[in-house]
Formats: sequence, C-alpha cells, structure tokens
Amino acid sequence: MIEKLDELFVIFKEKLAPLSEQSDVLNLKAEYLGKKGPISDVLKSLKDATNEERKTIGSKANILKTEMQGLVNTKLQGIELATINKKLDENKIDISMRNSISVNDTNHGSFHPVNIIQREVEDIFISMGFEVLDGTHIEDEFHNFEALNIPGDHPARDMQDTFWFHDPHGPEEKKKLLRTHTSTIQVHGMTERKPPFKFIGPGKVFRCERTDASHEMVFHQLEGMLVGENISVSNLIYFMKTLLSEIFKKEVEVRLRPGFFPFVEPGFELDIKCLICGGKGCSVCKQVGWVELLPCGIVHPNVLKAGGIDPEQYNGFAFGLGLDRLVMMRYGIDDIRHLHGADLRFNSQFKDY
Ligand code: FA5
Repeated sequence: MIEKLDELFVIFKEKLAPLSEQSDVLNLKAEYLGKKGPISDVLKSLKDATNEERKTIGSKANILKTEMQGLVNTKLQGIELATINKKLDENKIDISMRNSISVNDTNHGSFHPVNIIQREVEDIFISMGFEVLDGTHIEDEFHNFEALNIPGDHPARDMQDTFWFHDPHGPEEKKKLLRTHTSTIQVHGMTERKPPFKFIGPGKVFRCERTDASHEMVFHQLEGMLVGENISVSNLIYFMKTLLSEIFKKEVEVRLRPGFFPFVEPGFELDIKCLICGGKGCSVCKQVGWVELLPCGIVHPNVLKAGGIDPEQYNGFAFGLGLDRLVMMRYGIDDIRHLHGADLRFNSQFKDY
C-alpha cells in the first residue's frame, strides 16, 4: 500500500508539472485529492486493516495529501504571477523609444527671445537678493505720471505718447491708460513695503509711437529699484555693470551720460556701443553707433514722498532697462519688429537657448 501511495505521488507530480492553466490544476487537484480520488480510496480501504497498518498508511496518506496540496498552491501562485507579468509586458512603455524618435519629427515649442532674456535678467537680480514684482498693463494717471513727479502740465508727458482710455463719465483724476513704462511698478512697490528693499518689475509697456528699427508701440521694460540709507551713484553703477557683464558674458562698451527723467536726480542714460554695426552706424542706432538701453538715476525725493518714504532718512536708485533692445544686442537682431511679427520661422531659431 505504501508503494502504491509513493507511485501515486510520482504520477501526480508528473501530471502537475506541465500544466499552465489554473483550471487544469484545479481539475487535477479534484481528481487526486477529491472525495472520489485515489488517496480517499486508500484511506477508505483501511477499515479492514490492522491497527498498525492503519497508523502507518493513514499517516503516510495524510502527509502525501498535504504535500500535494502544497504543490497545487505553489503551482497556482506561479500561474497567477505569470499572468500578471504577461499583462505588464503587454502595456509596457519602452522609454528607450524616445531616443529613436528624430528631433525633427517633433515640433516642440520654444521660449520667445524676450522671455529668455527676461528670465536671465531676473535670475541675475534674484541672485543679488532682489524681489520680482508684477504690475498691471492698465494703470491710472497717478501711478504712471503724478507719483513719478510728472504732473499734468509737465512737458515730460510728451516724451511718452500715451494710449488713454476714454471714459466720458469717469472722474478726471481717475483717468485710465495703458502704462507707458514699468516705473508704475516702482510706485506700487514703494507703497507696499518699508525700506530697505530692492526689487525688479518686468513687463509690457505701450506707447503711441511711430515704429522703426529700434522702436515699437508695444515693447518690454524691466524696472529696478533699490532703497536704503546712503545709496550712491557708485552703487547704481556697480549693479548696472554686474547686469551687463552677466548678460553679455564678454566686454561690451558702455557710456554713461546725463539724462533727464523727472523721477530721478541726477539721471543718466546708459548706452551700449551698437553690437549690430560695431559702432559704425546703422538703422538700429540711428547712425550714431550707440543704443539707449538702460536709463537710470538716484530716486527723486518727491517720488519717495509719494511712496510714503521719508527722503531725509532714505534714498535709492532706479533704472528702466529696455528689454527688447537688450535682446537685439545679445542676438544681433537688426530690427525690433522681427520680435513681435509672430513669424514662427523667426521664433523657432531660439529653440536651443
Ligand atoms: C523710461 O521709460 C523710464 N521709465 C526709465 C527709467 C526708469 C529712468 C527709472 C530712470 C529711472 P525711456 O522712455 O527712455 O525711459 O525708456 C527706457 C528704455 O526703454 C529705453 O532706453 C529703450 O531701451 C526702451 N525703449 C523706449 N522706447 C522704446 C520703443 N518705442 N521701442 C522699444 N524700446 C523702447
């Protein structure tokens, strides 16, 4: 009887080994371990056996039953795992495929050159501890002019031809306009913080101007302001020099000359030697060899007062970088109108930057 049980076990294992379907395994289990299976037959036949036989054969049969059940469980787990792996393989994404797709097949977008340079300038100033502020395109007369020491009858208003919003029912003093410069951000920035502080504010500005190679009606500026105690022109020059050397990563020739802006005193024009013509004269620099890029100066006491700051205790500097012209100098673009022509052939040249 013992040999018969051993034989049964060997055959069971041989039959189980090649099975790969769960249902076949369960059928085999029912065939061998079920109530009408050979093991049950052996156990039933023990009723006429001696006590000794009943003990040895019964215990052998139970051991085999447990072993068979164990083999069945292992087999079922193996089948379940194989099924999961098969499903995973079917849904697998081959990430190495990315390398086999030609770059030319994908028409991915790119940043506009003005955004590229704006981000670079922001990073430079952030690394020097400046905050980056935002402003609104639509402003009121106070923030665009009056708080900047440009009252209604001041001739400096003519320097920035303004797009006004006509509101026939609105009060005269609340007249709205499209901001003509990012200096509006100075006014908001000052009133919202206490000195010492330093921030920049980039954005679009709007002027009702005739366009040419270096003038647009909608262009970009980046305002900067630092207020503290005992700020001098040499502090201002240090920051301007750092900005230009970081942006151009090479020696560029600049000149500082007196400039008039009602909101700074003294005021300066910082010009860059035209990188389009090398200073020989072209349409971008209007044949003078220099391009106006970075007007700046020491903040006028009236402006500090309008911002709620005591000019007896604090002073500071401000500047208004012409971002589009900086982009032109950096990439050698000989007409500002290329920047806003929405010509994708132009824009796509900056993909690698
Ligand atoms: C201003 O707008 C002053 N708010 C700048 C300033 C800020 C001065 C703080 C002092 C202190 P301006 O009008 O010069 O200044 O313009 C600043 C820069 O913007 C110019 O140097 C030039 O680079 C650029 N810019 C001016 N007009 C145009 C235009 N029509 N198209 C393109 N860029 C322009």
